[in-house]
Amino acid sequence: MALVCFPFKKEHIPTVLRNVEIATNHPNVSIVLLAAACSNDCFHEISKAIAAKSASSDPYPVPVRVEVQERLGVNLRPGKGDGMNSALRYFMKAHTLPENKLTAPLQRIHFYDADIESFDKAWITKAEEGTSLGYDVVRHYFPRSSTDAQVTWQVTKVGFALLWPRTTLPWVQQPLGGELCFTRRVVEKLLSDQRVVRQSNWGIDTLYTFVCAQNGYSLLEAYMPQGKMHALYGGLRDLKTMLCECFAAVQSLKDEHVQSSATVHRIDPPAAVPESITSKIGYDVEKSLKLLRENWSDRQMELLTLFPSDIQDGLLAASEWPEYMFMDEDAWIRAYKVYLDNFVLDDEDWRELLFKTWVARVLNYTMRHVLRGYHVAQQANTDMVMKLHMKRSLAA
Ligand code: GDX
Repeated sequence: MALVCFPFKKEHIPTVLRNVEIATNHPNVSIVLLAAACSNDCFHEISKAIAAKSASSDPYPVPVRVEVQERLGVNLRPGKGDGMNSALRYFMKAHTLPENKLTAPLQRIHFYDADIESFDKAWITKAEEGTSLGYDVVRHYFPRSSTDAQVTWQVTKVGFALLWPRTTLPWVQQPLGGELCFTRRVVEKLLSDQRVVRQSNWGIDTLYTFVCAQNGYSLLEAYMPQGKMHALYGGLRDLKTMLCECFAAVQSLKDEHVQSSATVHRIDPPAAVPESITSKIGYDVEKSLKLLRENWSDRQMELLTLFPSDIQDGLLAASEWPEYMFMDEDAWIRAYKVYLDNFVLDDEDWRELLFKTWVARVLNYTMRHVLRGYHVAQQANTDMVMKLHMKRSLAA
């Protein structure tokens, strides 16, 4: 008895409908929920198509609901967090709604980004198998281009290794992944936690990962060899909001304690990565070089004085000429600590400064590691996090 949720904002409609069709035909799925950001054109088009199919001579085998997300957060931007948390609330009460004709409470909720072109029934099956084995949470992970996932690596994994080195958190493969499955007891706990309910923006993935680890829920990471083919970013600037919100989510948790007990955490072994992924470049390097010089203000220059002098000098130089070799792993971790102490999410100067520091870091990583090949780059990411985890674990 599972619910599959696709959160969506503005997506390619045939892809969304194709994914709905796949989910409704899975034998373990009792209901599909499309959690819309707002009642925009995409919402209306999708609602119309679902209603037409449901009323046709060949309807979906299970109910499909399209619901606009509730406003659950208070202070943070309404975003994917409100969408996913609204879906958790719907999941808890779905069996009480007569139109759903469900005979018992649902036991599992799955989330999949609505724009996944490589979605098929195996995504659902693997998560269902994991929960049948007794795991509380199943997260999907998959190979990604070496220039993709730079919020995950530089922000979330570094933050987890820095702040909670002796826990399972630094070992989670894709802590920001939007493809995952929770059992009912996990959903109850998440909804009872105000830190989760308030996290209405991109920080929701961080909160889900963190709260599950803090509560010691067992975790299976299921490997999807085909990867996640989905709509791609333009330049790094498209990621600024996600970067700032994911960083602020880690920052909001920095004083929290996580038991270093042995949480059950199994990671499916990965397979050979297809060439389509190893050869892909995830962002426009030339466009990104220009970002380092953009949107400087006097106040950002003042804020720079909070940073160690080599970082100050590097960023000052970068405001005139695209310099980034100063932002190696060690400099990034030192800068990260300054941001942890000082960053303010709704202050545009702090956001822009964090963004430019991260752009310098991503360029440094690209030029020093990605140029040497896919596997060298992946190893460099892993080494950065594991060295930090080891250093902090020994110091703890
Ligand atoms: N309901 C709702 N409300 N859905 C949203 C909203 C919102 O405000 N914003 C985006 N979505 C949907 C969107 O339509 C898509 O289906 C999904 O959420 C993901 O959004 P997308 O813009 O495709 O995110 P992106 O850049 O692919 O990032 C995703 O993958 C990241 C990752 O795996 O690293 C997203 O799930 C991130 O949360 C995740 O960290």
